[in-house]
Amino acid sequence: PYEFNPEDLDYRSRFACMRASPLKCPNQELCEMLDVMRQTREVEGEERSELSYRRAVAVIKSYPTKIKYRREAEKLPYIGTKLISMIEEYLDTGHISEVDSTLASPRFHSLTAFSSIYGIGPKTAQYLYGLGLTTIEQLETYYGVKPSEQGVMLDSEKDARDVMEENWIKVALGLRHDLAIKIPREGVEEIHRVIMAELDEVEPGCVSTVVGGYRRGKTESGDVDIVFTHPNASRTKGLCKRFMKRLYEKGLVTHVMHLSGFHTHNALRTTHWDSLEKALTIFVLPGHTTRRRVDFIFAQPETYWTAVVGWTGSLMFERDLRLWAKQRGLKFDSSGMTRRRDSKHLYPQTEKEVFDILGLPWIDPTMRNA
Ligand code: DGT
Ligand code: MG
Repeated sequence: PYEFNPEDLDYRSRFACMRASPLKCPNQELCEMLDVMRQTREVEGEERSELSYRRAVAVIKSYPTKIKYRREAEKLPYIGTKLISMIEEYLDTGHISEVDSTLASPRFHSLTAFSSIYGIGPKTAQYLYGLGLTTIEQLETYYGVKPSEQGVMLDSEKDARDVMEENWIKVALGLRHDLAIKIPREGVEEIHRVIMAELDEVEPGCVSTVVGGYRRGKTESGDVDIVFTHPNASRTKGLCKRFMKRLYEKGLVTHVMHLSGFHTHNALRTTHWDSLEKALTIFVLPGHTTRRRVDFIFAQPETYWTAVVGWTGSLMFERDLRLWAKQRGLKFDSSGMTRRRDSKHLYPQTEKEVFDILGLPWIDPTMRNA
């Protein structure tokens, strides 16, 4: 039930935000194979190469029919000679030898396993592998983790950073069994309901949208991402922190990994994508035992819809949205949209208006899986 005009979109566009990208596509198997290549570049920390594969996979994801011939792929953007030969091998044999050898590589498996722990990036993963560690169990011994390890509530940026760097890996290892369990859609909805009921007691009248993969139609999610605001801007002031305190006291939030927006200097930190108030937490429903990752994002009412668009994803969609905006003399990020020429802030009143201002055709969230 959405005004989706496929005529306006173009699967040959260089911008993911101009293409319709379904969750499952006609070339799904090929995409999954090529994504192994992207993943190995990711865990090796080869960012440029990773991005090339990410772009290529995203382009193929938008292709409307099953690819049968090499020349079809040749017409697509971001598909260079290396990719063409991989696609050709796939069309001929159903396999890609470089993908097979990656999947057979012990190093790839160890680095992938290490990187699945929140807080472990490519550098740390490679360092640990270099020490001779190969399994998560060995990491637990190395970090001295007991399964029930609990973290601490953090309320200052300094503390948050310390935990990210020194203790967070330990916390994440302790929770790894829970965090590996995907959350079905009903689970996401239940968490959302409980959170809204709690928020209503702290600050009545808030509104929210569940964003991330859930909004893009994924049947199960790795975490829950929610954007909040209050129609009255003054009510949003300090709300994130007040709400976290409440959830922590009630035992619904057990860890807050990363709080930002509480101090003005945070806006300058380049590691943040934006300057919204947000809390990345470990959350547990009353009466449940499985701990979940829940991200809370608090926006001002004027920037609510840019935050919703900015947090719906996918990553590739978001990246190209920013590039697209830049080309049109605009600056887009989840914390707002501005005109570059005079830094004028733009405040879209609906999600559709975000697209209108950017000069983009409307794309339903379920078609943003680039
Ligand atoms: P999941 O949770 O693994 O099932 O999949 P997603 O797509 O929900 O991924 P997630 O939860 O990591 O991120 C949700 C979306 O929000 C993602 O598509 C890109 C965006 N995003 C992630 N981190 C940040 C951030 O720090 N700032 C902003 N503005 N957006 C972010
Ligand atoms: Mg998510």
